Amino acid sequence: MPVENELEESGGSRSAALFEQAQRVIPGGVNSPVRAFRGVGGTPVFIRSAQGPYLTDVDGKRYIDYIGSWGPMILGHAHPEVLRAIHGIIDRGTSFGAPTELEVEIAEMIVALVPSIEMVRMVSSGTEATMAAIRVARGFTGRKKVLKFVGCYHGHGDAFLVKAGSGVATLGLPDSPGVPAEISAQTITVPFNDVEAVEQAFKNYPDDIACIIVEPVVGNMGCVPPNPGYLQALRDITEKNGTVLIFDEVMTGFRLARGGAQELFGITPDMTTLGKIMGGGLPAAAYGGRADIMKCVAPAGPVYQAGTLSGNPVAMTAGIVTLKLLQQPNIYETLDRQAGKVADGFQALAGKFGFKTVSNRVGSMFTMFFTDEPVTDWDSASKSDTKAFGRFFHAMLNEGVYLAPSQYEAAFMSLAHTDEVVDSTLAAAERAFEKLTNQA
Ligand code: HOZ
Repeated sequence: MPVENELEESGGSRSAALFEQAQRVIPGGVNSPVRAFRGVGGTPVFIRSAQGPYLTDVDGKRYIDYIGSWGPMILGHAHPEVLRAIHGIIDRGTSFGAPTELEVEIAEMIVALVPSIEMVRMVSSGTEATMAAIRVARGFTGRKKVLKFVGCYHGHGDAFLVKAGSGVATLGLPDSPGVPAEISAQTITVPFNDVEAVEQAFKNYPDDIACIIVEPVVGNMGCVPPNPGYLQALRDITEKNGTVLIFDEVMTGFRLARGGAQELFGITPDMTTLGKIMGGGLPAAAYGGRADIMKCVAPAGPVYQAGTLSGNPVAMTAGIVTLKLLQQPNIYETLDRQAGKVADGFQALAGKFGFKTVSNRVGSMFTMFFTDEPVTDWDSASKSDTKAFGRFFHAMLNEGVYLAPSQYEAAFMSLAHTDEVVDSTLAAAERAFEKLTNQA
């Protein structure tokens, strides 16, 4: 049915009409679960366009965006230099299924920027990168088990849908039907930030753990930083046990520093997965690491992984320009300062209006949890008052600020969020908290 015919039935909003229409042909009306607003109630806004720090929905309402397409848009939306480069390349063709110069250029950039990466393979999504990384780790070690952390999310590969964060946590699905128990049984889960639990797992499964995969700063239970010394402890334990340490830097890569969380914390994993920023808003991701491990990947070695659109020239171009622009001075200082203003501002306003909240932030990633105890792992994150978060989310949306529609996601700052945009965000938050207080 044409959208126009549905406008009246759905209260006159074009977004609501599109959502009705979408639910008939797309499961849940969305192509990725968190977008459906189940974590906050209500129905999603459908976006027509984006520019700088702003999104505009199909009803013409403009929002200050703190999702940034879930991380990639660190330069802001529709950055003119990224668009110019895309326009420049696209006339040469959109996919060749054959090697290009661009793939070599971006691979060399990644190897130069990310401390642990000596060789890198391009794929098209973060999920592909993590699935491939654990396969390579298993092939390299000849072991079966994967250790992940409760509340961490590494995409939707079978091995990872065990006590996962992000949409899985938002929807309250502890595990996923469709993943055979035999596969889940190969995934060990322990709480994040708990060194003893990791040591115990190695006692329980000596010589059987192929890899530890970790978000070095978790984004998928909301933003949860590692305790001091925690990443080093993971490095020491994995080294001692001949286990591959994989940093899933799909979110943190090129965001927390040019070389990601591994540069920020000075820890060198064996393998790293990347995505989001490195595609400049187009579908590109990668996995890489020590040359001896990466040489296991076909055709250099026997571990198979392939992809029709891997190294896509348009995506590589957007990624190359984005990574080049991130080499300018003061980028990470600016992101840190602006994110600090918003995160601290939210926390101060929550306190002023009597809300109990905890703000976690690392650089340009942050989350305000509606709880009064420190959030250090999934157990503490899950004690948040998600109903209160949902009310705050909608009050902010109403005020023209678009936060992630779940307590268990991080907010992302971009370079397009100027002082003026940050001030408008805080003014909106003040009005939102005031309204919530008056309603209570
Ligand atoms: N799992 C993603 C956030 N952690 C959501 C991706 C999306 O909905 O686009």
